[in-house]
Amino acid sequence: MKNKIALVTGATSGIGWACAITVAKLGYDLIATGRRAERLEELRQELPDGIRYLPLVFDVRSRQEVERYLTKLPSEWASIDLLINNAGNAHGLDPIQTGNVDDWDAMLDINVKGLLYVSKAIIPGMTERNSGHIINIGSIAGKEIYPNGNVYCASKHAVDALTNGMRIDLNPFGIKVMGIHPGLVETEFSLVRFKGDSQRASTIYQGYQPLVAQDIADIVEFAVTRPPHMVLADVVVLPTAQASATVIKKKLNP
Ligand code: NDP
Ligand code: 8X3
Repeated sequence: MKNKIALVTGATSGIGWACAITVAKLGYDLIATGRRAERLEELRQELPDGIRYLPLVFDVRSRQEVERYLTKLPSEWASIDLLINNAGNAHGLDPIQTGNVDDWDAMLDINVKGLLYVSKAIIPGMTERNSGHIINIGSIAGKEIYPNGNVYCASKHAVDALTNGMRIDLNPFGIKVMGIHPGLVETEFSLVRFKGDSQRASTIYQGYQPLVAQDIADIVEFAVTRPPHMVLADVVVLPTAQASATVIKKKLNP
C-alpha cells in the first residue's frame, strides 16, 4: 500500500526538523521545505529506509516560489495527507515605538502570509479528496501578549485565528485542523530573533528546563495517530517552569 504524504515547512531546524523525522518514522513519505538546501540534505540522512523524500528549497515569503513548487508537484507527490505549517520566526524584540519595519515585514510575511500561501497551494487537493490534516504551529505568543512582543504576538494571533477559521471552513470536507501553541522551546529561534547574538539567545534558556523540539513532535505524533473521528483542535504546551508568556520560574545564578 502507498505511504501517506506529509509536507513540513521549515524542516531545516528545530521543531520542523523534529516533526519531519517523527512523521517519516510513522511511515509518511516526506516533503520538507526551507531555504537552507544543505540542511535538507542532512535531514535525508536521518530518515528511515523505505520513505520517499522530496526536499524543496524556497522562501515562503515568495508567493511565486510557493506556487511554482507546491501547485505543480509531480503527480506521485501531489496528494498531501498531512500539512505541518511550521516555518516561522521572531525577528527582534523591541517596543513598538522603536521597532524595525524590516523585522515587522519579515514576521508578517513569513509567519502569516507564508502560511497562507502554502495552505492555498495544498488545501484544494484536500477538499477534492475530502480528507487531510493540517497542523499549524502557533505559539503562546498567539494566546497572550508580552512586552516588546507586539508584532510577533500579532503574527501568532493571526495564526491562531487562521487555524480556527480553517477548521470552520474545512469542516464540510472532513479535514482535521489543529493548532499547537508552544511556550519556550530551545531551538535556533532566539538566535534568529537576536540576529545571531548567541550569547543573548542562550540566556533565554538558562535557569530552567525549556521544551525541546521533540516535545512538539511527540504531540504531532499523538495527533496524527488519533482515529478518524477525533481531532486535537488546540494544544498549548509549556515547560513546567513556565506558567504564562511572562511568568517563568528560573533558578538564580549562585
Ligand atoms: P528555528 O529557527 O529553529 O526554525 C525555523 C524554521 O523556519 C527553519 O527551518 C527555517 O528554515 C524556517 N523558515 C524561517 N523563515 C523562512 C522563510 N522565509 N522561508 C522558508 N522557511 C523559513 O525555530 P523553531 O523551530 O523554534 O520555530 C518553528 C516554529 O515554531 C515557528 O513558527 C516559531 O514561531 C514557532 N514557535 C517556536 C517557539 C520556540 O520557543 N522556539 C515557541 C512557539 C512557537 P530556513 O532558515 O532554512 O529557511
Ligand atoms: C516563541 C515563544 O515566548 O518567545 O513563540 O514568544 S516566545
